[in-house]
Amino acid sequence: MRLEDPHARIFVAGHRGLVGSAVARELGESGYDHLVTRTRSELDLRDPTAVSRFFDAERPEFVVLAAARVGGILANDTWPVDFLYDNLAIQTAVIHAAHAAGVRRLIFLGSTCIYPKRAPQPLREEALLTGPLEPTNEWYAVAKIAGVKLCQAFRRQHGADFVSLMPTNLYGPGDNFDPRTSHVLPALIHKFDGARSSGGPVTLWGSGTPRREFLHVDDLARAVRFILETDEHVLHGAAPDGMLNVGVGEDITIYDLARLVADVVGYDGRIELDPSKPDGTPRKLVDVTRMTDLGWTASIPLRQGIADTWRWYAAQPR
Ligand code: GFB
Repeated sequence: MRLEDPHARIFVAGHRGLVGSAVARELGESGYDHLVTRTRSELDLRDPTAVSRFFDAERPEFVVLAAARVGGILANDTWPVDFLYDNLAIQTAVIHAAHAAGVRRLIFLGSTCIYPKRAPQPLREEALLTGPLEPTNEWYAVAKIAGVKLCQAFRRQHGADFVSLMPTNLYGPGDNFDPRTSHVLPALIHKFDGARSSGGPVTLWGSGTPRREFLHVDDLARAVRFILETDEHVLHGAAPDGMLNVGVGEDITIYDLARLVADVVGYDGRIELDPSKPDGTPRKLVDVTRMTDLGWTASIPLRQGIADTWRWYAAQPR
C-alpha cells in the first residue's frame, strides 16, 4: 500500500549509513514527520528477538531496509563471513518482523552485483540467477539475492507489498572514505585530495579498464520516496517480481573516473596503476527502463555529484 499520510510511521533501518541517512533526509524534507530510527547500539538488527520486540513496540507502517554490511572490492574479498552472515541475519530478521507486524510496504535495498558477471548489458532485472557471479563479491551478492528472494516469497505466499531496489554503485556525502575499505569513488577523492599537497603519484587499483555506473545517493533517496509513494497496482504492473534497478543509464571506465576526480579536486600529477589489486566485474551498467517508465530519472550529473561529495569530505574534521 502506498505512502500518503505525512504522519505515517516509517522505519528507516540503517539511518546513519550512506543510504539510510539520505533517505531519512529526503523523507524529512518532504514532510514525513514520524521517522523511526535506532542506532546499532540501541538495536542489533541481526538479533531476531530484539527486532521483533522493536516492531511490536513501534508498529512501523513502512520500512526502508537500508541497513547492511557494505564495502569496496577488497573489503568484500577479505571478510566473506561479515558480508554474508551479517547481511543475511539483518535482512531475515527485519523482513520477517515487518510481515508479522503488518507493515504496508517494505523497500529492500539490493545491489547490482546480484546479477551474473557475464549477463548481457545493460543488466535487466530478468538476468537474476541466469549465470555465475563475480567472485570478489559473491558473498555479498548471495546475501542480497536471498533478500530479494525473501521479499518475492512474502509477495507470493502472503501478498506482502515488499519491493527490492537494485541501486548501481553509490556515492555521496556521508560515505566511507577509508581507502582500505571504501568503494572506488570515495577512495579516489581521498587519494587525490591528499596528493594535492604531497604531489602524488596517485595509484589506482587494477587495470583502470573496468566500467562502473555511479549514482548520487540523493538520487537514490528520491527514488526510494518515489517508490514508497507509487500506487501499488501501478508498481505491480511495472515490476511484477518486485524488482527495480536504479541507476543513471551510463557508465565510465575507472581510469576516466580518476581523471574526472583529479580534475574536480585540482590534481595534475601522475596516475599509476597497481595490477596486483583485483578489477572485479568488467562492467555493470543497469537497464533502468522500469524506473523511467514509472516516471523517475536520476538528476545529479557525475561531475557535480563528485564536487558536492568532495566539498562534504573536505569539511569533515580529520
Ligand atoms: O568500488 P569498488 O571497490 O567495487 O571498485 P566494485 C570498483 C573498481 O575500481 C574496481 C577499482 O575495478 C577496483 O579495482 N579501483 C581503482 C579501486 N582504485 C581503487 C581504489 O583505490 N579503491 C577501490 N575500492 N577500488 C563492489 C562490490 O564492487 O561494489 C560490492 O564489492 C558492491 O559487493 C559494490 O556491489 C557496489 O564495483 O568492484
